[in-house]
Amino acid sequence: MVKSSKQQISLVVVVVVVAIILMTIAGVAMTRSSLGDVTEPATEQDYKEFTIWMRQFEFVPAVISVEQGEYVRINVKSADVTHGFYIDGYDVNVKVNGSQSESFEFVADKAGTFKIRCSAACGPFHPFMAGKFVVRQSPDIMPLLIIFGAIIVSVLLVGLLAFQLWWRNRRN
Ligand SMILES: [Cu+2]
Repeated sequence: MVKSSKQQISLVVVVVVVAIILMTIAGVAMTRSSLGDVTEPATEQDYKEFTIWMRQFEFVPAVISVEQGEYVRINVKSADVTHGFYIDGYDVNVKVNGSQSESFEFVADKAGTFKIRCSAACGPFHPFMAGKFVVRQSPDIMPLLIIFGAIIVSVLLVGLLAFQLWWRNRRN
């Protein structure tokens, strides 16, 4: 009898400890995701850097992929004539004179796939000079953590109740 109540108390303690751990994890995740919204000054190593060659009539490489919120630095170089590096949907339009290079930075704050186009008439196939700027949406793990935590706590509570019922029936 003394042993059974001790076991029940230790089970309650385990459930409470697990709940506290899960709430702490959720709290840390919530703080992190809210910190992510703040635009902090970028340091050198924060930049995701790309070098893109522009030539008649293509971008090399033609696809740039980043995560949403990343600081992006693009070095654009022209291999022949004057080209323009334009990203549809982003405020990016950089003209590069023949055989020159330009460098610029911005924050990839919008998720989606954006068309890269040449914004300087560079020859007969100029309209076909295109690429893609892909910004993957940063996964929001907070709701998943809360749901996962709630499921674990519920399972433990149901288990505890089942155990109590089983224990009472056993004694009768
Ligand atoms: Cu061009």
